[in-house]
Amino acid sequence: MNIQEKYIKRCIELAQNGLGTTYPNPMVGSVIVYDDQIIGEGWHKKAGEPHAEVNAVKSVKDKSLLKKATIYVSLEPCSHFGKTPPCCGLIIANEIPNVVVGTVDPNEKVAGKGILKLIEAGANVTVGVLEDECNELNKRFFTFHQKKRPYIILKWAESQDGFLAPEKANNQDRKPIWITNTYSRQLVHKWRTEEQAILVGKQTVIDDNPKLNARDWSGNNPARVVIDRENKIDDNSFIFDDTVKTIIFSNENKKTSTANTQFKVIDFSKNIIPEILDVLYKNQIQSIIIEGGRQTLQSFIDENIWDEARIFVGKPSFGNGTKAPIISRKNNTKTTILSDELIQIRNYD
Ligand code: AOF
Ligand code: ZN
Repeated sequence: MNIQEKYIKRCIELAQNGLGTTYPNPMVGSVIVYDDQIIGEGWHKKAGEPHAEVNAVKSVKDKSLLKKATIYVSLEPCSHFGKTPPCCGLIIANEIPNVVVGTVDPNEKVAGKGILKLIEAGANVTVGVLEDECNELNKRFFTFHQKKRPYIILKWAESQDGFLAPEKANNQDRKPIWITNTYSRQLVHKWRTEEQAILVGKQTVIDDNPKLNARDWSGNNPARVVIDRENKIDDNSFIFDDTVKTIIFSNENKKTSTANTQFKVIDFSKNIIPEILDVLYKNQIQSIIIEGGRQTLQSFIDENIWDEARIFVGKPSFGNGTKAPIISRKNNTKTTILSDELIQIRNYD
């Protein structure tokens, strides 16, 4: 690890303090270094509040050192007036001569303009230090701005022998059969607080009547997104309780929208995935977790429109039943074992 990597690593660490509170902004960290000593640090805490660089500059006691210092930032300093003034203006005004940037800001309002302004002002700028790590830190924000769609997480639990559920005949009274341990079940609620929306198909709602909220972990409830082509879902289902923003996609407008529940008609004769994602993008939804069922999950896999899969493989075996989705290994994927029953697959296509 060289000196620049060492300080960008610290920026990433600082940025992570903003986990869960910066949306729709990215997590960003910044350190200011003089003579191989950290003289200031900061991170972006909340949208509308100061950016990382502002907090870092503010924390420097002897401001005269800024003229000889290097400022490290995990994301390109911004160049625009948003909710706050541009950070490259702050760096220029304080005459900080050296700037080291982890990665370029994908937001069209910035996208290289911050770096250009700094260079034009005579700063010595280095770009792309620990770039992959800095991109991964804000994977949702990057996917949203670059691909113009939310970051997509697929989640399911399968039995030891690859089934989502046992055959109905073996499970007449439809009692839920838990595949995962109780901690994993609770973890899923934490994941729900980390994404802006949760998406399921109609069969999951009909079979399980889920609440799709994060009741076992404190935090924000995601918006609910449901695909129900022919309006088959019962009006008394929990998803219609109007307690959180809910979007239902169908082919015919049979129901009236209420305060939080919106019905959206889309064309089911075409591939619906791009249209759904476009609606979510326009609703500023930067990430979704897809929790079933099989057909819905498999359709995103077959289109190769997904970014991450989190798969629980539990202890029970079912022998037969609904087969779990299948991810083709020919994709550009990386698999990580996260625990004795959790696998994560990242899709870099
Ligand atoms: C930075 N440092 O710490 C962050 C940046 O509305 P604003 O003024 O808060 O601007 C938000 C945009 O600024 C956001 O979409 C992203 O492009 C950039 N975020 N930039 O220089 C920071 N959080
Ligand atoms: Zn900024």
